[in-house]
Amino acid sequence: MTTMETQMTSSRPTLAVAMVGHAFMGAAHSQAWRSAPRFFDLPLDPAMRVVCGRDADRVAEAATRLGWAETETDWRRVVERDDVDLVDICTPGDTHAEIAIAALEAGKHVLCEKPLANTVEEAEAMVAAAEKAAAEGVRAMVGFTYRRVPAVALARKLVAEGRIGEIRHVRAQYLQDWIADPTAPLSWRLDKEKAGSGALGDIGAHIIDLTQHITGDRITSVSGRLETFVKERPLAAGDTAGTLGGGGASGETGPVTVDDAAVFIATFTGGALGVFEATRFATGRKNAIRIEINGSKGSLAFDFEDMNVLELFDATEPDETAGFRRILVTEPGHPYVEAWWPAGHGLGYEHGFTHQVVDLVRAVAEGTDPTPTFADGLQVQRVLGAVETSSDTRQWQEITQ
Ligand code: SOE
Repeated sequence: MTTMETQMTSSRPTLAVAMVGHAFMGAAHSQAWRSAPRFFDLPLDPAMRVVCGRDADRVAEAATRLGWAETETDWRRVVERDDVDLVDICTPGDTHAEIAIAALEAGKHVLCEKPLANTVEEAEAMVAAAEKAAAEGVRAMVGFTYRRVPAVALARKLVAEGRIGEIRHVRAQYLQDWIADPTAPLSWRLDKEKAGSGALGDIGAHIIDLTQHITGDRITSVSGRLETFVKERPLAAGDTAGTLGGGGASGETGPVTVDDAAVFIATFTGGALGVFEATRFATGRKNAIRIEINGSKGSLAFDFEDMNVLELFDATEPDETAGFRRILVTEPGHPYVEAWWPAGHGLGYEHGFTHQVVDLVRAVAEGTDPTPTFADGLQVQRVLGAVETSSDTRQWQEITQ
């Protein structure tokens, strides 16, 4: 059970947080824990109690840089601590299930990075643990942060209000190019044992979640193809940082065991057709998440490289003046925006992580289940698994709901 105590400095109870992993995602999550209580009125005060990493020197340096009070080098110690209420998992996918299940069994709330796990079986075990823990008031959430970009949240709201009518087409791309250079070194993200899959799980998972979130529909079947364009790469000299490029090359090479790119077509519960593309080889595209939804009454379009904008086409307007218009999603009435800057002073990548913490802390305080739940994460995992099977078998795959 949680150990929320009342801090001397605040009338609000403390939510003591432990974070496991402190590389790219750890830095993004730390920023969120630091800034959420400073910009949003939260019912609990997050305390950045302890950060965990295997290397004592590196975790000590990370704690100082990212703002954590203490360090641990074994996640099992973290989970056992009585002065920790919530465990935030920012490690590669191969450790998610073990840490999350142990933390939930120890009565800690859990925030787990995406994709939820490396396999459907692991994700199922995590959902079972989360359901058992929920009965005791312990909460679990998976970190699909892009849901909380204001323009994405607005898109979902407009679809739910019926502004674009019945959804016919879902078009989604997640385009990166950080390994388009064949001499880019291996990193854990290119290792199936650690990462589960490549572009499909790392970034394809986001567009699966986002399109289902925005439309309110679920993917029912898929037909896809995976490809690994560069099968052998230089070994990185000590790439444990989890940064995208890895360290300097050592001269030796090793195999890439995941996909570089994934494409698939899909059907949705509401009858829409979907086209998806996730790649790390889209030269010139750095983090382009492009989503276009066409409905019977209009369309919506979003591109993360212009993340403060949502495009809306209203098909009910007269032809003479109809056209896509750019909504600058920075008005105080737009989702999450009021807490930040005056209109027009846009938000960035890190704000999605802050909004995730805000919604999680509020759910913990209110005793409700934060979304996306582990069950949502499992459903995405099933779609990922179905795309892989489809690529192997060259057959359409149904998704069990
Ligand atoms: C690397 O491809 C990565 O950091 C993903 O792992 C994140 O989920 C995505 O937000 C940005 O790209």
